[in-house]
Amino acid sequence: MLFRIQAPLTATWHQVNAGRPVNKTRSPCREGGLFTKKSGRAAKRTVDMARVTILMGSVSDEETVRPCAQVLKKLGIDFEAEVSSAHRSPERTEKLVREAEGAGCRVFICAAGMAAHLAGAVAARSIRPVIGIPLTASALGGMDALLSTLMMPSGFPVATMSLDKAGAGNAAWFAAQILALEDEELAERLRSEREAMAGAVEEAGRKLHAADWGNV
Ligand code: AIR
Repeated sequence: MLFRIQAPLTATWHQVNAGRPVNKTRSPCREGGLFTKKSGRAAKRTVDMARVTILMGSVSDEETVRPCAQVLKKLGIDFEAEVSSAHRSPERTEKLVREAEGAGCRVFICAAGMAAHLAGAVAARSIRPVIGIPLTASALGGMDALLSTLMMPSGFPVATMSLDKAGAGNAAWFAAQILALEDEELAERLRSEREAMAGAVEEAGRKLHAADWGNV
């Protein structure tokens, strides 16, 4: 049976299947709350080919990480999202990594603020690529999370994005580029998205000229 989730992200962004066969039962959200789909049907919705797993350190990160889900969804990439903390729930983090790998995850995306060790903790437990999103969540303005995510010891890289929403979006684009190495259809989608972005810049330039901007 195929599930193509088309409901708004608010209800379903924890788990999106872009049309692959579903043959294994997994709870859509192990912690309940924010990412739990309300309907009974959705509660049984299962995915075992989520190629991307998004982990965030706290439910308070959800809003900032949302662009990541939006870009993945736009590109038709299956993903799962979970909340887990490297510090508050280290065993859960380890379990989620194991389960995600078993379910076909190719790339991990980890978002956290403050002493942001989530991406590093995942990198310590997996040889799959780990992309880190440092978040602004303290009086240090994100520098704490940026350095904690970025400065990994040799052998355990975390591909660290920029801070907050910009980094969240780019984490998805970067994950897509990794997956596109072995997925020509996705590679083609990425090329056409880039063409669209270039077109939008051209259009913006045309509008600027049409408004005679600068002639003041
Ligand atoms: N965090 C949670 N466990 C370890 C870390 N580093 C991060 C979360 C969040 C921040 O701490 O990723 O950005 C504050 O979390 P909370 O739950 O106190 O709001």
